Amino acid sequence: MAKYPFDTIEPKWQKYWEEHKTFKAVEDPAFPKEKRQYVLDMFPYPSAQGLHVGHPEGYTATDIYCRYLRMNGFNVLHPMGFDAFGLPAENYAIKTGTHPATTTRANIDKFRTQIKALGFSYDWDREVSTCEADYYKWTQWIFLKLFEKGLAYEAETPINWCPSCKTGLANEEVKDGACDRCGTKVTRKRIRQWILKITAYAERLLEDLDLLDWPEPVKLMQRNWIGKSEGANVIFKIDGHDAELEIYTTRPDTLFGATYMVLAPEHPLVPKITTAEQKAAVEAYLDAAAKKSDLERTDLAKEKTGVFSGAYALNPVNGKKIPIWIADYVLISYGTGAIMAVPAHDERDWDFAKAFNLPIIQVVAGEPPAIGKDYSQTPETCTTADGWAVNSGPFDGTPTAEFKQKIIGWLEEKGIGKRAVNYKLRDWIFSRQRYWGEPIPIVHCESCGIVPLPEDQLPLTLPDVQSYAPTGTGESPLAGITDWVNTTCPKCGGKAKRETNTMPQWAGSCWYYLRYLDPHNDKEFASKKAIEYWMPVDLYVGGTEHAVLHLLYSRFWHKVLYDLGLVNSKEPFQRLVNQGMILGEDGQKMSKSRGNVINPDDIIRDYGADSMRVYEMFMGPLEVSKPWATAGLVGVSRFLERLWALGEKPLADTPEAAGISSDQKTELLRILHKTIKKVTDDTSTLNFNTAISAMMVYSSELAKLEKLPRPFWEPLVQMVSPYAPHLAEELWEKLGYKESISKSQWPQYDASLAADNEVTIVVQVNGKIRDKFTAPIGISKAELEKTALNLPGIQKWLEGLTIAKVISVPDKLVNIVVK
Ligand code: ANZ
Ligand code: ZN
Repeated sequence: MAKYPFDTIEPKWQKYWEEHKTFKAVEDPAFPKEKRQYVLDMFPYPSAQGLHVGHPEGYTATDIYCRYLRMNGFNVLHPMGFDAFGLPAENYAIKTGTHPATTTRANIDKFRTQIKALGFSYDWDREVSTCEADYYKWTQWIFLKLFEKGLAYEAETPINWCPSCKTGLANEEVKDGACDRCGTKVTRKRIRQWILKITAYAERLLEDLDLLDWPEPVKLMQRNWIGKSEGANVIFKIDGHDAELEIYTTRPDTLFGATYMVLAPEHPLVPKITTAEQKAAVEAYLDAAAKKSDLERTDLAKEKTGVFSGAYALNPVNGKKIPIWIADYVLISYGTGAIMAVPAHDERDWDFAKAFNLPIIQVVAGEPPAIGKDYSQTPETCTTADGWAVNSGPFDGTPTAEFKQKIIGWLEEKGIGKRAVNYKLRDWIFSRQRYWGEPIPIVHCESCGIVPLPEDQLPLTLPDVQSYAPTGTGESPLAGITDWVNTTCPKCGGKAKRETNTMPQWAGSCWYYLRYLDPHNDKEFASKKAIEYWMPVDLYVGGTEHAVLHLLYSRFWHKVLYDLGLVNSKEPFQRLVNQGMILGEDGQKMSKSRGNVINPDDIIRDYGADSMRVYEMFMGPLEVSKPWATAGLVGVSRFLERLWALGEKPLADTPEAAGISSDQKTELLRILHKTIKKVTDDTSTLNFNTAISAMMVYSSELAKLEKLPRPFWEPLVQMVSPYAPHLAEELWEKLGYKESISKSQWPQYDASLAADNEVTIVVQVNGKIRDKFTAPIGISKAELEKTALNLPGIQKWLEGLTIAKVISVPDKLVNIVVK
């Protein structure tokens, strides 16, 4: 048998597809809306390491699906590009002086070559790269739209700061208190920032999750990240001051149990109400708190710290005087930055009250309070569960939920409180003090203040710099390029300075799926026609690591564009599928330090791209994580060799000409149609591993034949083609076809032939399953019962007993009742 020559076949067909533009997507109006599919991969960051085995997994899945769709009469848009701004190229520039653009373009070339070597059916004419000026011109343009809508603003705020990357970070980029990129502990730094008002979209980002066909865990992560909380704002008077203190609580039903108040250290009332005696202690405390991150401050495990302000508030429900404390477990950035503390029913307050010896009053009981029962003792533990009110004056006995509504009504009536909703979601810190990102198209004018660049000055291109190293002062390396920084005001023509911060890496990926629609358009980011034709994305495949970053940010931008009438769908990505992780042979995450990294280039060289593709899909269900197994790869490559060998067999036009008996033909037809049905169903639902198994089984049937009848062979080659496209093209050509197999029509099955003609019948004795047998569908009741009663596995259960009756369900079960 001649060796399966993947090393010549694969480049041959890649060249063919490229030259013939086989996979070019055209907005052909002949395809109705339901026959158009936009299938998107998460585009890669072109790292210096090149492609890893995780990339081809998702890319192969979408590629198979796209090829399948095309053969089923769909017009498919399937593009690829590069998420090309980012820190690694900049860090490399700092080390070596090589311009990040040079490094990035070289990496992109490498990635493109590697991706092409896998034979994916992308329309390469639509490739985009976020770091090229003709792309980021539109990222800047969208920024200007956000600015016009009041959704981009400048503020000086304390932000997460990575001392190693020397840049500010968004909340989403901080994991367990450390920089998501380098692992350094994040600190706080107050700097001037550009911020995007994603919070204005919190409710819609939450609600519209219901419209999406996404994995539930990703939706849940987004819901938790948005963190909607419902309760009330309540106003407390401050004793002896003409000032009010407004707090936010989710438990207004516990008002009678508030034994002290807490202000965040940054709360504006702090300096106003602090008494002379407490001033020194308070100031020392504020200094210490300023150095901590939010995470450190709210860590439940940390010991609670705080200081008394010397002032008192008056509880609006009973007029009681309660002390006002300052403590850093209350954050200025949430709610009103102040709370009423109810230690009996809030863990944080409980710990604090214990630490500072503050009173604790129970106001919720686990049972409806009996008349005369005493709840005046200090409780032994903190209980956060709902229950019935106690020690709450006229409200005693009211269940928590009802009490909340009643008290909010009462507060609203008196004008000292109102229903309130809060979100955990914070505005998006959008500027980075780094070089390798999109310049923010803003100038600062001495007389006009902040002035956006007019559209006709876009793109505002990145200037060349001498040194890429961040200054660490909170200013970007761009600040040193005086000829670039100094400019004139577009409004008044006076002296102005350019904004020197750049956008975060997420900016370019917020809208790349729109640029693919019309990548060469220099008038608009994409034409209305193209958007109308393809959007929204029908299927988006990528890893789970983007659950709250990219996938939240791009939903936000998309909604802004939707409100501007620039896109036609509320959501960008209708269906999302997360691929599982490919682990090392040892079941561990692949990493250089573990030495368990599989390099796709080696696999392609030794086994071919088709083996790599089919193997990754055969490893298991797409969504689950699975370990690499070289033995499995070898098995898959044998399967492809067997297909190659089938292609070398003599062909016959009909089963008769192949010398196949009519019984054998009937049997083969049945297997063929079952296989087509299975592969069709499984490919269309992304269950690729089971589709591959079915093709393997069918191919071994064909291997038994001397001569291959075309009607049994050609459909297999077609079914294989989305999976192992190079091999299939070659076999198709050998079959005499002149056009790419991707232009052929997917094989159809005859439902009656594909239907199972045998069923498994379960046999029970007194309702317990004791045996099984297979029978032809539609077997008569009498036959069914006779077979069941004669099974050796059943007879032993009947020994010495009398059969009372036999109940049978056709094509399913026989139950023998014995006494
Ligand atoms: C009194 C109370 C009693 C509370 C009780 C809870 C239980 P979520 O669900 O996270 O929204 N809180 C309000 N603002 C805060 C801030 N800026 N920093 C820290 N904590 C703050 O939680 C809202 C609850 O967290 C609020 O309800 C408040 O404590 C606290 F039995 O008020 B509660
Ligand atoms: Zn001006």
